[in-house]
Amino acid sequence: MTETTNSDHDQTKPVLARRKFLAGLGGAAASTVAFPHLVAAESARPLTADIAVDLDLDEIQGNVLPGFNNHHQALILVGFPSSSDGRAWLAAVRSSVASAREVTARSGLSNTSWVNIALSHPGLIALGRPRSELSTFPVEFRAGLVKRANTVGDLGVNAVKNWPAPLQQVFHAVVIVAADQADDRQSLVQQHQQLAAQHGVEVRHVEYGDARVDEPGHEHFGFRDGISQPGVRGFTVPANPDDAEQGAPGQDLLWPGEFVLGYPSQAGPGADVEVQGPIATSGPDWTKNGSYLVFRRLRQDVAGFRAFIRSVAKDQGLSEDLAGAKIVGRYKSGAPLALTGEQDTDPGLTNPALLSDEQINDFEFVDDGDLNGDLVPLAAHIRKTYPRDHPTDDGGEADTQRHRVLRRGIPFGASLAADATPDSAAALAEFPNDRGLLFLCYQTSIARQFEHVQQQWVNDPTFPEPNAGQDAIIATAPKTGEFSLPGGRTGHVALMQRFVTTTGGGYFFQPSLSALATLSAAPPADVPTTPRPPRPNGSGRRPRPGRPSRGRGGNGGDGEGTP
Ligand code: N7H
Repeated sequence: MTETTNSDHDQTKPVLARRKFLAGLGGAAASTVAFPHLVAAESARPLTADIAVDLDLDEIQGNVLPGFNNHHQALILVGFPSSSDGRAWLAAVRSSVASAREVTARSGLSNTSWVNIALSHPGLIALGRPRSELSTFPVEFRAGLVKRANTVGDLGVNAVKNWPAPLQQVFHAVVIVAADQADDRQSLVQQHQQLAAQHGVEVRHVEYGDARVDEPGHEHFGFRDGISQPGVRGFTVPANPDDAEQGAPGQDLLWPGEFVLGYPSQAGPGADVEVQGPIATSGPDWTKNGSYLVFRRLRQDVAGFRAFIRSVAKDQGLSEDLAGAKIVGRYKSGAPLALTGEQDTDPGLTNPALLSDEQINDFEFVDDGDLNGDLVPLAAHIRKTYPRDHPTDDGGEADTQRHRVLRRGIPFGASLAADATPDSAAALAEFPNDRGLLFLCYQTSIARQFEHVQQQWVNDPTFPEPNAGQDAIIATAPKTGEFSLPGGRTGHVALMQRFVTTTGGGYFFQPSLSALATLSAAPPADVPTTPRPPRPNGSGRRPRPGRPSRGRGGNGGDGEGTP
């Protein structure tokens, strides 16, 4: 990262000097409040010279590995009217981008603020990258979230035509800003709005994410979030005295190529979790040290969810605390049902040890005697999204580990008061007064990781077993479903309604710091495709009856987004 020596906010040379800006915000006093929603076990710990993987933390952007641990964030979604504007903007903005090393070094300090940038495939097109390079990206990234609606189940109410109008636009890049203080976040947003304007780049939409004031670290349904994250070899400190292959107890260490390109990944089908697999690559050479970002704006119907939990509790003869734990797999405090057993009252409230790093994630399902989901239902949210040691069609636990993501979400919107009436709740459920989760996650393959979890696991009522049912929290399709509840009075819960709706999002690529420099420079000339020699009959491939022939250079229906 180059650091500018321009005076702050020099209008003629609009380069954001992040360190200078931070200095202006005050020092780095010890923090008392971290944002538990985002705290991965690795983010709170210093670096280690661990396990033969040398991660280039000066190159990797900060939100990927340590994650931004700030209560106030914003996603500034921009569009490039021309490739030269886009490149000039990127050249100006890239010096404000925080690396993984900087974010890690200041982990646990207060008054931090950070900036990261990611680009969509239409954004790379708009920057003028050559077609020969653009076509090397995987199909799902080229298509983008909107065109993958069938794959992830964004149909019906979740369909793009029902998203709020500002979210229906094409976004070329997202600037992620994060700060401990709301005022500092606001200053950063304003600076970036000005910087964009100075380069003719359009700010098409800004999404604000904030820790809940009444319950920081908890999402809007009331559950503590951001607890279980995969460990990353070479980054997460092994901290389980009984297992050197884990970060915190229960947190298996995975090869970093699952989350950052250019490093060894998991070995794949049938191999043990520790076995080193191939170097993760995707797209052009400059993607090394980069990561794919999935963003989903997920609206939450809090009043509906509360009523649902009440009715499940009543119908199944459970307390509301236990009914919620059956649906999620953890009580609201974060205490894992697998460890605590069935309790009428959230045991995390009276036994804080359950919430310690040593215990909160240290469980399996099958090994702990719950193959059938009698304790933690097979469709409980944390079991659907990470079945741990439950054998699945994907294989054993090591194969399940090839479908993990690093979650970096943050709530948006105000909390719904506990005593909200149905009418007042309905009035507060529409954009822009709605509430939910800005779900963000990083991975090296959107298809194998986020999409696989959403479609093959969450949405499929037969995963991990034929009778499991759907995830009651985030299943998108089909519209109705069932949730199996062994041990309840009726054994199942009808899911007649969804409580989480997709209201926006996109697929992005978050390049390394040096790749941001590459992308801000003039692109290389396109590599001409070698013309095919004419076929003996001179006519080339004959179109099949009823099918239009594809034009040369067409995108083959892979849905390259329209810039
Ligand atoms: Fe989920 N919730 O409140 O119920 N999530 N999630 N999620 N989620 C988790 O361990 C929630 C969403 C995962 O390793 C917890 O951090 C809500 C999407 C995964 O044991 C809670 C929304 C996807 C895990 C919630 C939402 C996932 C996980 C427990 C949307 C991916 C870790 C706390 C509004 C497709 C599982 C924790 C593990 C945990 C909730 C979205 C995935 C409380 C409300 C879209 C992998």
